[in-house]
Amino acid sequence: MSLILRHRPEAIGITLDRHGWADVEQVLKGVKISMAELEEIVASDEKQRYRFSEDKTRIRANQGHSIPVDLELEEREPPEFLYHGTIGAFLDSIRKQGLQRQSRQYVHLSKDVETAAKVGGRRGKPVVLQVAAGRMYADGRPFYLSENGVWLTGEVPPAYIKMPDHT
Ligand code: HQG
Repeated sequence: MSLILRHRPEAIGITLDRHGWADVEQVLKGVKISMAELEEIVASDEKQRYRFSEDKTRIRANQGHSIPVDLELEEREPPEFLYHGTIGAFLDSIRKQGLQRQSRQYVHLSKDVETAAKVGGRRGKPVVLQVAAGRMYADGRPFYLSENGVWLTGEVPPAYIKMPDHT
């Protein structure tokens, strides 16, 4: 579902509209599942990655896209600090370039250390970076909060990143 709704809808021969919505009928046909099964996927996803439109004729991912979509997210003032989970191997590069969006539309930040550690842990031993989100915001850098509680922003320059002490 993540592949289809965030990265490669063409894998099942469908397209997303400019706000990231896919037609539910087309998704059901393309993935060969029933509406009940799709509803179960949406309801049970542990990060609430997907949502239906109110009439349930459309579905989209709440964040994480690599294809350009306009989720019509409203700017939000972030807390003073947010966290980014990564791994040691990326630190030299992050120190020089800051956090980059890489293949996604935004840099993803977590509201607490535990969540960030899980994100970093997908790749190896997690390293959690503290991001001075409040200062970034005060400096005019916009932040958005996805419907499933992930903070999104553009690049994070090195000046706003606190590396863990022992690195
Ligand atoms: C790293 C998952 C070198 C960055 C998660 C990360 C999240 C750099 C990787 C969401 C760098 C990008 C996003 C730089 C950033 N040099 N490495 N300058 N800047 N990186 O997957 O944040 O399960 O695109 O640290 O839980 O890991 O998909 O981003 O390791 O919420 O819903 O480049 O994806 O959610 O990786 O994860 P990603 P992410 P879902």
